Amino acid sequence: MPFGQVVVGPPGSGKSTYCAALARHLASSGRSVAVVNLDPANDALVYEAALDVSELVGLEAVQEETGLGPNGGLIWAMEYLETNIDWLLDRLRPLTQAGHYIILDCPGQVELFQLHAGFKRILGTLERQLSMRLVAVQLIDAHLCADAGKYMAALLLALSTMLHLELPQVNAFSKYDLLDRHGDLAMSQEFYLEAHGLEHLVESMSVGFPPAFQDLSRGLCEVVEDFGLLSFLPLEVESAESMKRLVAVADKANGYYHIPPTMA
Ligand SMILES: Nc1nc2c(ncn2[C@@H]2O[C@H](COP(=O)(O)OP(=O)(O)OP(=O)(O)O)[C@@H](O)[C@H]2O)c(=O)[nH]1
Ligand SMILES: [Mg+2]
Repeated sequence: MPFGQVVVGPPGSGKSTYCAALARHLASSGRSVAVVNLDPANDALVYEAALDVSELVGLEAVQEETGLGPNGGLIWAMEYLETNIDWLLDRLRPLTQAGHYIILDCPGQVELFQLHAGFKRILGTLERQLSMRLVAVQLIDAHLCADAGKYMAALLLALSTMLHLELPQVNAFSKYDLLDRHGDLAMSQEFYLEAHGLEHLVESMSVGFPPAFQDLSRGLCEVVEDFGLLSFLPLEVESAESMKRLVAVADKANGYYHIPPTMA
């Protein structure tokens, strides 16, 4: 049974860098991997792609032909990929049959993994047609922890991705090594990683707003706490320890197992 990660997150959150680091990390522990670029705007790949969607559809050409901007063009490209899903299936199948662990590097447009039904259907087709067991790895830049309002936005982003994609999901604060650059945090690092006791943020989230906003902030905190499944791992791609921890959690989330060829 083929396993893999769908790497999602806002623009610049570190997805492609993580995919490259993950491929190196897994290869060094003996797991054979295939990185798939699903981002039609990714023209300077930082890893060796086993499969590159821009061979089917590239963002620049789409924009030229349709007159759309980068966001509209990306949505168009994803819809084109869905229409031509056999192109993807035909190229992915041999990679899964060869036993590779599949890493899908996705575009950064958040509407794709929060609203867009087509992207979700593409992932569903991979699960059904190739029996893939996928886990979504959502990366969010750690610097959002330095501001209560931005931190709440990060929580809501992670939550809505979980609800939309309906995949097992691991959330990580990326570029954690750069967190100190953003000054002292108001709460402990564990607080931000565990996302518990959020009522402590209500006051700082509401500074400068009319009192009614305090109720809104409290309500948002309750929504996240009531959901109860949200927590984050700290991610530094250069730290083997950090990568190992994320891989262990992701493997647990999609039930990864490997049968050595001698026992198969
Ligand atoms: N210090 C540090 N920098 C990182 C880390 N991960 C990514 N970066 C940097 O963050 C920047 C953006 O990384 P990308 O991997 O291009 O981000 P992305 O999410 O793929 O970006 P888009 O595809 O444009 O959405 C690059 O300069 C990376 O070197 C990290 O763990 N630590
Ligand atoms: Mg990228």
